[in-house]
Amino acid sequence: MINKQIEAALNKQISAEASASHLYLAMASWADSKGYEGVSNFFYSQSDEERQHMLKLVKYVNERGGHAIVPAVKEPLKIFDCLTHVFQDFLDHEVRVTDYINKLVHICYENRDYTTQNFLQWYVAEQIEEEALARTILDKLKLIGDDKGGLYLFDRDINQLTVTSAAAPDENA
Ligand code: OFO
Repeated sequence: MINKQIEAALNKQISAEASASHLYLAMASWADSKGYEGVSNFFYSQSDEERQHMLKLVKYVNERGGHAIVPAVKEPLKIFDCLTHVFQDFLDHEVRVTDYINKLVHICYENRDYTTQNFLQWYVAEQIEEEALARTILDKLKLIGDDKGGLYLFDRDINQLTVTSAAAPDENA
């Protein structure tokens, strides 16, 4: 049975994953409305991934005898001024989530809940990947700057990346 402090911390993380899913959906929708098909597909898929992260936590809390709470989600930003800012926000958000996960792991350690600590290792590894991905994309965008042709190719490449990873076996399941 999960202890109350850990149950509360996991519920907080459920809420963080729901907010991430919402924010990425807002980014996808903004990019879609601006004609960036690749970027919008990328964020639609990131949004789905975050929802899967949330679900995994919901199921885990309930399996361990706790009660996972479905959170209210604050309205995310609607307007983004450019792609570089979108990806900077994406990176900043992932860095924050990494920090939350590390704090959660620490709470488990303090409470000697090694089962949950072990469960969270999947999230630790996932965060390394997501931060690295966000940094790589952001570096590319900084090189491109305002060059319209460069942005066109960027959008095409990121679409390819999304299609290829969607075709790969799902490691999030
Ligand atoms: Fe990338 O945030 Fe979920 O864990």
